[in-house]
Amino acid sequence: MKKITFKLLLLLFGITAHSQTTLWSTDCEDYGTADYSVVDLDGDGNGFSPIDYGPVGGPTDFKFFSESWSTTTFLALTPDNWLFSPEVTFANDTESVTISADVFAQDTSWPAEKFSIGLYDFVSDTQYDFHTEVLTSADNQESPKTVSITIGSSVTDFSGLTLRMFVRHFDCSDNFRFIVDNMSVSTSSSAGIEDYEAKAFKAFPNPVADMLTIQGNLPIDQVEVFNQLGQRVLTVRENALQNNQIDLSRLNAGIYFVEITSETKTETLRVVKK
Ligand SMILES: [Ca+2]
Ligand SMILES: [Ca+2]
Repeated sequence: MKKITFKLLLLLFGITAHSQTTLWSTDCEDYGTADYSVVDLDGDGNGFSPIDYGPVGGPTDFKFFSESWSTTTFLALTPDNWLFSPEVTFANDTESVTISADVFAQDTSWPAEKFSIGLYDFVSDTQYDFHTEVLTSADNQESPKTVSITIGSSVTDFSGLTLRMFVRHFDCSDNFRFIVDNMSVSTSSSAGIEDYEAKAFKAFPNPVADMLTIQGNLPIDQVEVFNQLGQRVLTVRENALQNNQIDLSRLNAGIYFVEITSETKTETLRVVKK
């Protein structure tokens, strides 16, 4: 029978299931008070504006619209209109960022509205385009399209940055209205339980090639090493533990969990074997 302690399970859970945080989300009812920013880059005087799509006499349902055909002049427009969210600051341990928005084309006979969603860094004036698309008649008011894009930190690391989500309506003309609602920015971080717990023991070097040294203030009764499947691959008892070192040279490369048992405490450390 494999010995998998509750703590080990917690540790495994902690490194495989990352915490999800919604940094910002809106149903656009806050259009008048939140720190949105709109830019009419093409300079024609038409940009993103709020509009109420709620039922007559019923609750409001504000969304933002941008036109590629003017309802005031009845002429085709060539929009390059930007809608920016309030600022969102990403934690230092951000592993991935997900941005999401519901979009649709107002006129299913003229649906080819082109848009991008992404993040914008106003400090370095850097634009991160996550997704660009041209809408079709399937993306209509009755069935808005939810666009949800996740970028991992291995592609672009947003840790520690303060950015704004943007929606851009551009490179299209003579349709009608592009509509956006229900935007959000969320993140996944790597903070597992191991980060929140004061450790009685340290293990080094990590990554380790052969001899792993365990340092701590408590006398060690036993050290057990488990692989990622929770299988015990090594047990070293107190009398076999010399200079608080264990020999991992025979283990395959990979991630291991070193469970250290002392009289008053059992602690698990994550160690990478080279
Ligand atoms: Ca809304
Ligand atoms: Ca414009």
